[in-house]
Amino acid sequence: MRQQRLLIPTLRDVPGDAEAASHRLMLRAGLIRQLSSGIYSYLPLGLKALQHIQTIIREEMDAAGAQEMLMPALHPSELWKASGRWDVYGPELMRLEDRNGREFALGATHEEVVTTIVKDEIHSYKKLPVTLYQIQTKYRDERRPRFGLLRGREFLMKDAYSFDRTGSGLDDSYKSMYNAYVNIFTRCGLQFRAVEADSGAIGGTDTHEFMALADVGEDTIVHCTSCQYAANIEKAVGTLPEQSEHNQKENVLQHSQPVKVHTPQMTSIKQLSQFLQVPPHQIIKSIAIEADGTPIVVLLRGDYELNEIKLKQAIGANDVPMLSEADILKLGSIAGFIGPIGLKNVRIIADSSVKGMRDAVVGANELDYHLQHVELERDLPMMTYHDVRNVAQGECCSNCGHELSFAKGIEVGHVFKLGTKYSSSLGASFNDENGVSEPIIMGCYGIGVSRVLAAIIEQNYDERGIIWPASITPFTVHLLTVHVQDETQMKLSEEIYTTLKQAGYSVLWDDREERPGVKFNDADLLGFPLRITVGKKASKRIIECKERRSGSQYELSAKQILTHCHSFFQTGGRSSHE
Ligand code: 9G3
Repeated sequence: MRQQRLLIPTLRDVPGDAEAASHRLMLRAGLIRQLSSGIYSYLPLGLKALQHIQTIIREEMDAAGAQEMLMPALHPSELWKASGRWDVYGPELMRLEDRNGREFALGATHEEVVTTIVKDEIHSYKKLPVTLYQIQTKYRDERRPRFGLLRGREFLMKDAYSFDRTGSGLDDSYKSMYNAYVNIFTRCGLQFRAVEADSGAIGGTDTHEFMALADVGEDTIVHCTSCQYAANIEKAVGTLPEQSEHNQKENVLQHSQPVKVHTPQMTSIKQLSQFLQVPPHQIIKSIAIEADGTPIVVLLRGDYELNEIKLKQAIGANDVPMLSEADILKLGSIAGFIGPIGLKNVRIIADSSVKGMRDAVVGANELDYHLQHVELERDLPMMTYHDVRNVAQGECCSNCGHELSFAKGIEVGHVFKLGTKYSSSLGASFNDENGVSEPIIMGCYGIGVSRVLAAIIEQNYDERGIIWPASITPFTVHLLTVHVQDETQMKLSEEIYTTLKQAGYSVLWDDREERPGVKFNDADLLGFPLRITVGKKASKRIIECKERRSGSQYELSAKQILTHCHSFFQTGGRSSHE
């Protein structure tokens, strides 16, 4: 392609609200433009990269035996009412009416649609297992769209759905999708980890998320550098470091009973810790929540954070909002000074970090007062303990004992074992060998295709611009002519352009009437793997090469170019020029 004619509107500066590097770079390099909050157009370069990602996905999904199809984005509300999700999802599910006033949803996901198709079209065990997939636009009215394509309201997803007769069949489908994902993300050049995850509202049992490692990622993953353990912090478990030496010391002064202490306005752990001169891990925070209408007080060691997903699972609640200050008063306590001792007719549970604590500080259930020297075993002997905390730095792998590491990640894939959640609610069943009707067992598997594009850029850029992996770069070679008025330079450029294109390389030829500096800066910003510059040595048929990732620059004679590209790209676009 000749750059003069291409729509590649590069920018020097971007709007201040573009916080993520990939968002800034995709705007500056002319890959995308925002139409509305969380809604983007793909300009030619952005679409080329997006299509390369889709090609990799299709190749791996097809190789895994999945069949591509395409489902509508407009879903009649009846389907979502049949699965019960019309009312489960609030404003995030975009809804509209047609000219006859019938209600529709813009598809946020396609369990309802695909299960209905299978229900209508597959009845015999002979047609199972089957895995269907599509690459389709999804709509989710995110409360806070941000970071460009990383969290949009209209985005491209590859969603696959497997249909099996048995649980072990689902296990096989799940494994083959999992392996296909490993291949896909590897070929896309992503640094990623598969982590154990929480299945959330979608339900089901096993589920893994594929996390692209990036500081801008909204998810925190906990992983062990010595064994394979890796989990989303929502689900991650760790082993507490030995109870702090304080609790172990035999000679901890055993006070006969807790002692009330005046702690005016000391409502935060930090304030309290400084005021009483005790470390946070010796303070117990009491969190009052409302579990499906019932007040519960949760005890947690002061240096830990509550994990709401674990809490919901521990007490079997759907929602665990904080208790209002008024309701805390009704409990006979007061916000900021809640404590487990002396609280009547309210259920109290504790995180395992609290077990065995000695000489602890708790709220006194009285304004501006706390209790010191609490002995858990003595003062709260009936306590029930659960794991309801976020794993914290310093904890060790419950699998192998090695200290756990933490990293931020962008969720680019998510695979679920759904079971019969949708097949039973929507009536998708099959007749087995004996003609007995059984519900079909499902799995579902998503990849955020547009999010993958942004994640790849998050992992592949420097201060001058994008550094494309060769597998998905919009163009493999950037051919620059320094002076387009110079006959010799244009002739040699034309020759190189034709040779490379005939050999199958995608070449962007910068034939613009621009100063050399502009061309070099744009080439670094666009970031294609190999730049070939035709300049003043054209008369000697000498050109200059620059590798975008390694930065190495060297001269070649025109006749060496083709073999050089073969060796350079053969090695996946890494430098072969030592
Ligand atoms: C909705 C809205 C948002 C949603 C969903 C439904 C997330 C929803 C979970 C999934 C599960 C899997 C198939 C591909 C892989 C992921 N956000 N999820 O179901 F109506 Cl508004 O999408 N679906």
